[in-house]
Amino acid sequence: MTDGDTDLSGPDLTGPAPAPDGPVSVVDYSERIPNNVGLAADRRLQRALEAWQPRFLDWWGALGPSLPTRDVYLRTAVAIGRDGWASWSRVPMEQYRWGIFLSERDEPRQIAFGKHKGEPAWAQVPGEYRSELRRLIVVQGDTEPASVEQQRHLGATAPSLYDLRNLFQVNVEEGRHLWAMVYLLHAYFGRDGREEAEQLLHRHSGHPDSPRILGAFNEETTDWLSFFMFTYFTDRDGKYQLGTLKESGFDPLSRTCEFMLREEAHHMFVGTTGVQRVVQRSAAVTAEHGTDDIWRHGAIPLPVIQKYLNQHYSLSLDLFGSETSSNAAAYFTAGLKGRWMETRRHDDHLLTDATARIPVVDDGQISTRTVPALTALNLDLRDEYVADCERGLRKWNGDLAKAGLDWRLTLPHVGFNRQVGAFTGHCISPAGELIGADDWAGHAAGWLPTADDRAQVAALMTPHYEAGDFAGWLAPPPTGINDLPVEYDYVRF
Ligand code: BYC
Repeated sequence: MTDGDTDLSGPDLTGPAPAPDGPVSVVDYSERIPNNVGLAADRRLQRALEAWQPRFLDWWGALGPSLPTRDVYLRTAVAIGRDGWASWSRVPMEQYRWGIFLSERDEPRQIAFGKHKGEPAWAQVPGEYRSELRRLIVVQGDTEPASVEQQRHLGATAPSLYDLRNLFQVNVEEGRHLWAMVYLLHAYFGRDGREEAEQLLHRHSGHPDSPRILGAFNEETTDWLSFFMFTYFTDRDGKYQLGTLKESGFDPLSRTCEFMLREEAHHMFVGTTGVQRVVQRSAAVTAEHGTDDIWRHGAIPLPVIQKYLNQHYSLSLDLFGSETSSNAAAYFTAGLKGRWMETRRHDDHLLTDATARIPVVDDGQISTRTVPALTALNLDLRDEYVADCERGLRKWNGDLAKAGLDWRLTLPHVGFNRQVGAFTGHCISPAGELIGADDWAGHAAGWLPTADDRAQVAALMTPHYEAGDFAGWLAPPPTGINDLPVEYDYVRF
């Protein structure tokens, strides 16, 4: 399992997740679609995926990274197992080998929760849960290409070749995660699945008629501060959602998500260290000049970093759905989607009699109400996520303290700026006070990025394409990628 703390410890790019026990299975790269799922033995499935592949490449060409490059130093998944799973080389991005990988397991797995608890995990989709499973896979699959679309133009303003390479690494792996979901749709859902796979390329982030399914994936990622916040907060939702799907009774989904989580650790690393490097530079410049107003010194004021944080955190909280959800209860009871670290929890894994407290806004006050725990599972996951988010903040705040500043970054109240769930339609300050609409309007510019903040951040976003050169608004990283020097030319034009 990917651990939330691993991304704080350094660039562990080999993927810190403990591999499942079992033999290392090497991927056959002579095939058009590298895989460890025995694709060659299933001609129909292979043909269906080979037909989808050119459409994926067309989509990548049209809506993937817009900056032309010659090659990029990339990690490619090549095997499963404890002794390494990735190879590293310079690759022309359009020739990246997007493959299909499932974690391997020695032991047959048992379903760990819900009404099928103790039964063998399913190798096929149970007919009664077909549409729910398809829905979960489609929602997950939809986010992957969406993020690539959102980040499409960031290459034009990369603060260094090191960062540019990290952006492209994240992008190709989100592309691979799309492949992972498309494989499940094609292999297990017949014609419906193939149609859904087409739709995953048809919907586009922010498209007025055919947007991506979840709200946060229709926002633009306009600058690198947004990118770092997105990889910190929104990719972290990905980590937690994948962690619950990894518990699924549908074994191919579980094994797929387990493998995806290894790649996800690098995305967390990009977010954690990206924000950290911005904070370090802003802290140093603030301390040096004794003022928050550091735009003219080429750095981003700490209050503006806080506003970006407020926005990305609140948008990402929306991705957990409502605090009470009959969908979540049904997914759990059916054994389709578990809880974070399900097998480590000390309860009956059925939750039929359990209760939970959820927040409610009632009579002009924020209070709590008791509901069946089964219906509060979105909140259960969100609470785990919030605790994980706090860990990164402690790290960043440590850097502020080291710089001798009293300023601290904070997570706003969970009700702040919400569009989904119990707080929707209420004005709640970052400190958690329920306020009136006028009060909100008077303060919003201090809480969320304004057009002027965005313009000032955008003005700092100039490309730095010389090896070892870094933009002045963030600190260079302490180490390079995969033991290479920080000054390595990670991307060639
Ligand atoms: N925007 O019962 P509710 C990642 C819909 S990120 C728009 O509260 P439920 C990644 C909801 O679909 C992880 N609509 O929701 C990160 C439902 O509609 P239907 C992605 C929303 O079902 C970075 C209705 O409102 N994976 O991997 O309990 C880069 C009622 O809502 C939103 C997953 O999310 C929203 N924010 O929970 C790349 C895992 N929220 O079904 C990748 C799979 C809710 O009634 N998805 N709605 O038409 C799920 O488990 C659930 O669908 C959700 C929603 C947790 C998203």
